[in-house]
Amino acid sequence: MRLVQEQRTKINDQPIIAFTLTNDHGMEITCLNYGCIITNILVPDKNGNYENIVLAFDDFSSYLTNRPYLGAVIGRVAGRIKNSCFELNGKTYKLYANENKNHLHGGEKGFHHVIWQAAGFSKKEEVGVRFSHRSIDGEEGYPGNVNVQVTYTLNNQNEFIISYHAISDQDTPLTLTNHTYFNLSGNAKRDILQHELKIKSDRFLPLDHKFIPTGEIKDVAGTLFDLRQGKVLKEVIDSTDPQIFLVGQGYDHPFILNTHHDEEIVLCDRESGRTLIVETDEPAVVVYTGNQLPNEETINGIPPRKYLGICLETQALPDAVHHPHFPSCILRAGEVYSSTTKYAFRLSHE
Ligand code: G6D
Repeated sequence: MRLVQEQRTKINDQPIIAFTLTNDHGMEITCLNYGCIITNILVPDKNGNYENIVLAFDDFSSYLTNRPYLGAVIGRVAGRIKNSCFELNGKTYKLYANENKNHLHGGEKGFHHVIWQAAGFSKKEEVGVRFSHRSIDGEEGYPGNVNVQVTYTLNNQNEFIISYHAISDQDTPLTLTNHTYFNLSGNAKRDILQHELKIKSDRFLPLDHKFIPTGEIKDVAGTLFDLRQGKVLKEVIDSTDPQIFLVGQGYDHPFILNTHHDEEIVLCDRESGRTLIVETDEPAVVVYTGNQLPNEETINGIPPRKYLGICLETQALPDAVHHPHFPSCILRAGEVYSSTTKYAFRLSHE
């Protein structure tokens, strides 16, 4: 196991550090203390070629805006909150409205724009980085001082584990995720349309025209959201389903997971032979097929384009603060928020 850290640049005199984690098989992960951003995950294809299977900007300065939230931790609340406000304990809170009238992914200065305290660690069978941040009362409009810790761990089973812990001195909404775009072809040499996605999910949330859940919880049976047997993404992208059309010809939807830590989410690319198995204790995964990847800053050496990557954002259901029938995303004062998502990289013949 190896851990290397190097200063990439500075922001207002604060060093921006890149941590590179390598296990004994050569799998490598690079992440930044800025936004806990993942810029590299190198895993082998069926011919033993180690290539990057995540999207990353070529120029660090692109992360200072990062409209696609490439590689970043998302918080305090992943997803959209309608009208950027919510009621809690009889009080109305107004959040920063960073997407028209709505609040998206923690606001203008969400966790993706924080310079996190970071400390690497290395043990015999695992190596990683522990990030921490104190989100102060009123940040982006949220109540309470929240101490957040995000830990990235790489082990010798080619598994990457993200664990989140938080504690607040006031009740506050909180649901964290990671917004990495995966592309198993390697170095983004192809788009994701030939990837196959399988999810153990019987129900999904239809969205309204602002991409916010309507509140309906819909059975996937007979729809393009039935991924229980797996679907090649091109079949989805080419469909005329109104929900697929609504979000720009793809997925941008929450899927409610039937089970946990049971290979509930599997993405594979036949041509490279790479398979990604995602397991989580979160109630849902928002699948986003990169329908709106901006085309200004280059990514992995090429101009970004639609469907260059897919996000698997394990999290609570979006806009849960406005839907009492959704699992709650409220972290009670003094309670510990704890969440883990594991990304296991395999080869299809394994
Ligand atoms: C778009 O609607 C999508 C979001 O789900 C995604 O997280 C963002 O782009 C990067 O707004």
